[in-house]
Amino acid sequence: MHTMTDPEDNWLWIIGPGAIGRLLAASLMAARQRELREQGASTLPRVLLLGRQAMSGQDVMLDMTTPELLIISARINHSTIDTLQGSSSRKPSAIWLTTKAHGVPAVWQQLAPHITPETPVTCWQNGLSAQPWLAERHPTLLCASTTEGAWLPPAIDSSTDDSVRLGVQHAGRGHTWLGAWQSDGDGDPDSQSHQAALLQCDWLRAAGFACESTPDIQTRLWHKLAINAAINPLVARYRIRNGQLRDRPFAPMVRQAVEEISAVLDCEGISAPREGWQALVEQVIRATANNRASMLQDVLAGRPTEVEAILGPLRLAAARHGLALPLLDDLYCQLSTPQR
Ligand code: KPL
Repeated sequence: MHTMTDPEDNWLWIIGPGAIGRLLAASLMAARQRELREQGASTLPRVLLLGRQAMSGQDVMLDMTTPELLIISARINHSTIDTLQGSSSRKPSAIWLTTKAHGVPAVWQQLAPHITPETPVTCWQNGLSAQPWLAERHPTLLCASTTEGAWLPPAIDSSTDDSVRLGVQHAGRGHTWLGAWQSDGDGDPDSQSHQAALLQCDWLRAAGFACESTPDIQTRLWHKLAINAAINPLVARYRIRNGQLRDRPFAPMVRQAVEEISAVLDCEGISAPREGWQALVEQVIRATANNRASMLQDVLAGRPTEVEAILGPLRLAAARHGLALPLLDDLYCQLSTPQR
């Protein structure tokens, strides 16, 4: 175990109370409460969940439904980012940013005055736009890439005068990789970010997640981006479930998207998965056949999508290497204009 010195003063700020933020917060706090009950002490941090919207009271009750349909409830400290002004208590020993990629610059503006350059900040965003943006502003940067599935059940959140209940459905168990953004390639064991990654993996494992640290998180992020880029824009554009991508007329479009993506990744020197890109994407489509992918959910709810974070880095890399992306460019243009 990579322990912290004073667990009582050990706060993890999770910024972004969406599905993944709630899943992480509820799982960690439930594990901390279990350790306190069974061992009288815990090395796990306390969680402060930070959002944009004010909620009555300082605490929220998070009800997490597990993939096995058990309900686990955890009381979590909650605050809004703009009320952090002047607060000296509950200083973070680490921060997890779980907002969508396009939310990161605004959050960072409010967060930066409260932390030091040594505070480890972990980006949980899809795509590859928030991470390089933040790396230019903060030296102790970690990134996580996860295949945990979670969504917000409709209408489960409720509030009375003095309490707020938030729900989250843990839809499927996956795997999480965590690593320092800047790495010398062999995970220099003395680097502060690498030590922080090892510690945070301990937290995640204690909270029940399959997690490993990696010296090469950037390759992991590119791999997840490739899968998202092959599936999300097509299902969002045509408003279909992932499994329909196996049928005509979509199957040839998936093949073309994967060809465009893999050509860019080859030029960028990103290693292909052992089974090859086409087989990996087919496998993910099969495993998530019934899913409405996250980008489709955003389109249906009229929210901004992650199209920029997912297709933007591919388009930039393609331009650098003189590659054409006819299908992905077309999807990018269609999804960048407001959908109705
Ligand atoms: O991660 C996903 C998403 O919905 O964003 C995929 C892999 C496309 C599964 O739905």
